[in-house]
Amino acid sequence: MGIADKINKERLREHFEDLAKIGYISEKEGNIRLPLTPAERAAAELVKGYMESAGLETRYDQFGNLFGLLPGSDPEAKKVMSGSHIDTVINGGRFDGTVGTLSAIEALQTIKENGIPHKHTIEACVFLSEESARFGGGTLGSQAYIGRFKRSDLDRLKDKDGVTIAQALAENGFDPDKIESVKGDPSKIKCFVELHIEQSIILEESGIPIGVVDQIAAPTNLRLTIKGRAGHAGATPMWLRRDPFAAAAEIVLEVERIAQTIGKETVGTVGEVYVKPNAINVIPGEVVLGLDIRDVTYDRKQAAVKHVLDFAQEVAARRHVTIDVDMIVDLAPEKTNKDIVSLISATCDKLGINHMNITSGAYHDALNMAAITDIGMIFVPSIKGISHAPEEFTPFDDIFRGAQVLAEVLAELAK
Ligand code: HGY
Ligand code: MN
Ligand code: MN
Repeated sequence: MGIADKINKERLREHFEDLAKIGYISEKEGNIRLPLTPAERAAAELVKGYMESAGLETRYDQFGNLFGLLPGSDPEAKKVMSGSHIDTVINGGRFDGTVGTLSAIEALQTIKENGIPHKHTIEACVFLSEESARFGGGTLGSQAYIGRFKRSDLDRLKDKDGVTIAQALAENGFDPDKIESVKGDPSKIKCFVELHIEQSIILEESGIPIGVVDQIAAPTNLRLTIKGRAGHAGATPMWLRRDPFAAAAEIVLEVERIAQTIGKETVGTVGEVYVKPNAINVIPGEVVLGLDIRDVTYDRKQAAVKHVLDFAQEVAARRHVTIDVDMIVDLAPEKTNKDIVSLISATCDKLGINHMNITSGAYHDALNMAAITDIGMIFVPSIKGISHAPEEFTPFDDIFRGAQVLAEVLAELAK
């Protein structure tokens, strides 16, 4: 075999276990590494150290994205990129993002240590703020890398305390005014390949260890601010109320209903709610809902979003509340590159590893990278299909197998 049997399994395991300790709260609370917080910055510095031990040339860009470069023999040849993220959701698991990040570094270190010839430069990357948990929108680092943000966007994206990503970047030594410098140059990139946990149950149920992703669903993330009239829970008669939470409840059920009916691959979630003042004997004055609507078909996703927004305004009129819409991200689904799909499949066949083509219901940095280069994704199983929760689990042998496939694929693409 080529490089697969040279991957240093114990080094990968050690890196994985050490990274999992950063931001670890407890078995019940899982991991919390929100972007640009001390825990996530410590994780980035740990990973940067792994890149440097691997002999990679490291750099942060002005959006906090981290890169580790392994120069190829032909400086003019386009670079092969691979990586993922290390930030987590609130009470997340240890595998989401870290598997692809650490496996990419391990692959590059193994290629370098074994003197595997490669014409193309290979670059490991860690994109900042892939999760929407802090700033409401996901895959922000790779969106910045593909040039999707103007400087004003960095004042628009803010966390629940009103801290903008521009402020958070500046507090951590990055310069939001230099957002233009973050843009990658598509003419210099051959492709981007990401290894990731599946985050659903298909691989486990099929008993197949590797998923070859052929399409990636995309989200619309938006926040609805519903304003009514705060009041006394006891003294205010029902006919006098303008209750934004009752309005929100109708909207939440309509998100579920439209996602259940408009299409098999459409999903809709309201996972974020803020109620003000959130007191048991006060009719709320204001409720904020965070919506996440996704599909592998853009037009169907847009139809679902439009339906929910029209429904919300109908509820507002009927209940005499107001609803403001903050459109945070609105991404388009993507297909992966057919040649890379074939290469991943052929690599699995060469290694004697069973594989299947699979759709990604989760989105990833690869979704954005598709706008500027050819992309591929490799999945490893998620036990019981659980992710974004402390119970998220992938056996280390599955991670190792995914790293072997990734390394072989990167070595072939960079040849
Ligand atoms: O939400 C997602 O699909 C990704 O895990 N950020
Ligand atoms: Mn995630
Ligand atoms: Mn992820």
